[in-house]
Amino acid sequence: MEKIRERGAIHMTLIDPDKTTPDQAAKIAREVSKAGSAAIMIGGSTGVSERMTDDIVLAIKQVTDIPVILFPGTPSALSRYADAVWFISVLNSANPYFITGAQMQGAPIVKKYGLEALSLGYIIVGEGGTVSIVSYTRPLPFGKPDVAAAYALAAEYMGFQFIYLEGGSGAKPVPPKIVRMVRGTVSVPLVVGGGIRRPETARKISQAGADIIVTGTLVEKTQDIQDAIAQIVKAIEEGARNRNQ
Ligand code: 1GP
Repeated sequence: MEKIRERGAIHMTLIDPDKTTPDQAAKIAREVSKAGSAAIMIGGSTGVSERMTDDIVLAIKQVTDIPVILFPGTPSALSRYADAVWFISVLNSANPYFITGAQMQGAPIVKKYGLEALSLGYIIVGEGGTVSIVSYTRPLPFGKPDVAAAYALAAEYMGFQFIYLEGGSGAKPVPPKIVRMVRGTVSVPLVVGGGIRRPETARKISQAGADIIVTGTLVEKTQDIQDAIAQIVKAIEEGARNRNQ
């Protein structure tokens, strides 16, 4: 939170244990922390076990002290070695398992492992990607920013600490118009992710009011990870500075 105040908006790097080995994760973590990414998130929709998550977190912890926040797709992808966990409720899922069921199963584990729980109202929009299929979610169309804003306001009233607008990994990024409308409706920090590759896209989303911008696939597809993330971080900070123009 302090970093958001200092920099206007921050970047987080998502690593999917299904697609990344511990060695690769360590290399990514080293480079993104040098590039100014504020935290590393670990998780994915399919193919992730606790053991895989542990191995990735431990590999990262050996090379950097950047905070590691779990982004679990299931209660069995929690690691005792992480710093915190996004305690996610998929608000627009049609299946109560993804709204309160998995959370009920995971809560005792979070407590046992001593993880800081960051409650997160998660709203899937646009194409939605794999996460929308897995979580039985009918994503909100990009043309309905008012519905996204209503979900976000409900999340704030229900006491969620953070709101996440998810476009889906590898899908079309969330349009700034939706970000702006949600930002104008709620006061809790807003996280936006899914399909963000270009600095220009990140800048517009930040300028529209996102506090935290997440990229995942970008580091899997880039040779020079540090340079790619440094450009995204710079664009995010520029976007935040130009918010009122
Ligand atoms: C996190 O799903 C995103 O919100 C990650 O998306 O892999 O497209 O960056 P990308």
